[in-house]
Amino acid sequence: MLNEKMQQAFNDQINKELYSEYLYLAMKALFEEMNLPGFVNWFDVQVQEERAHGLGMYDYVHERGGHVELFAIDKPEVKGKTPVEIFEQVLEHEQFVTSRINALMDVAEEVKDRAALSFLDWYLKEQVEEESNVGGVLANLKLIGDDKKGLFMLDKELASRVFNPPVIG
Ligand code: OFO
Repeated sequence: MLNEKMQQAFNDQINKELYSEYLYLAMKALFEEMNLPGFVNWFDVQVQEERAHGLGMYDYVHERGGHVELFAIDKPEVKGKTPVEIFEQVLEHEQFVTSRINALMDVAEEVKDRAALSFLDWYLKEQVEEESNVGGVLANLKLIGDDKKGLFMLDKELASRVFNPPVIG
């Protein structure tokens, strides 16, 4: 059985993961408008990953005999317009999510829920990967600057990203 505080923390994080899905869907739309299909594909994979992250926790709460409560998802605010600005926000957002996973682990430690800690370990590793992946694209974009050919090449590269349904936990 899940501790009440732990359950609340999971339900809050399910909302954050679904918000991430929504935010990346909004960003994907902007890249559609920029006619950059490789970036569109990159965000499409990101959208699917965030949904999987949210559903992973949704399933886990049930597995532990808890209660899932879904909250309203905020309107996504994409702050920038250029690929660099958008990826700066993605990195900022992933760093925020990492801090939330850490906070979730703090709760698990506080209520001595070692099973939840071990489950959350997967999410922590995933965040390291996400930050590194996003940071890599951002570094490339900064290197490219205003070079349209460079952007075209990067777009081709991002077209090859595929969604592999994660095995969570
Ligand atoms: Fe769910 O990892 Fe990104 O936000």
